[in-house]
Amino acid sequence: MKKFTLPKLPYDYAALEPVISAETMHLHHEKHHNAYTNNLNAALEKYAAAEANEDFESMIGLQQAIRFNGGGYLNHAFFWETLAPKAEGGGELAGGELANQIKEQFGSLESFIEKFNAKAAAIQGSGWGWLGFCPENKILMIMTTLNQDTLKVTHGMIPLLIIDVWEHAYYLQYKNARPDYLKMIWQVVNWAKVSERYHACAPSKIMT
Ligand code: MN3
Repeated sequence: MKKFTLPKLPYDYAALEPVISAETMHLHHEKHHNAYTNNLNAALEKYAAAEANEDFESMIGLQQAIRFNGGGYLNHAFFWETLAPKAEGGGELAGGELANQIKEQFGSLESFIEKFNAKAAAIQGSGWGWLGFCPENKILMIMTTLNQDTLKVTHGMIPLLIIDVWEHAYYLQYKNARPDYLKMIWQVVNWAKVSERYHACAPSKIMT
């Protein structure tokens, strides 16, 4: 059976400083993300054993662990790829289809960020803020999910950008001030990667 392994960070642990400290990155990647990975593998192994034994009730019982740890595994991998050091273009959204679409729907990048941060700050407990592409309406949408739920499973959208608002993502530096962390995080958003994801599903591409 496939064993999931902890994906490597696409940059150094200290590369997102001062926005995200090396200490936070080490803990977040080597402890938190690693734990989701190990727990996912353990749950999948138990699930395979239960399936082999045709133990249907045990299979049902393992679904929450698979959802939680599997979501934690996927969301964090997607989060690391959503960020980039400032020196490598983090925080810069060049013109293009995504920039135009954000402007059209939200007025400006600043206004988009303001709306995103308000929604993400308001998540009760732990969760994630997302920019998603809605395949039905062909529009961008600011969404949230709780715990380790994924955008695709929860809302049926294509994820473009993800921000972790679990306390472990910011507490060492920003303490309880989630809005302060959210204000800073945009300095290290990898807009080139987000644009690439958008282009893969953008309306113009779909229609041609
Ligand atoms: Mn996290």
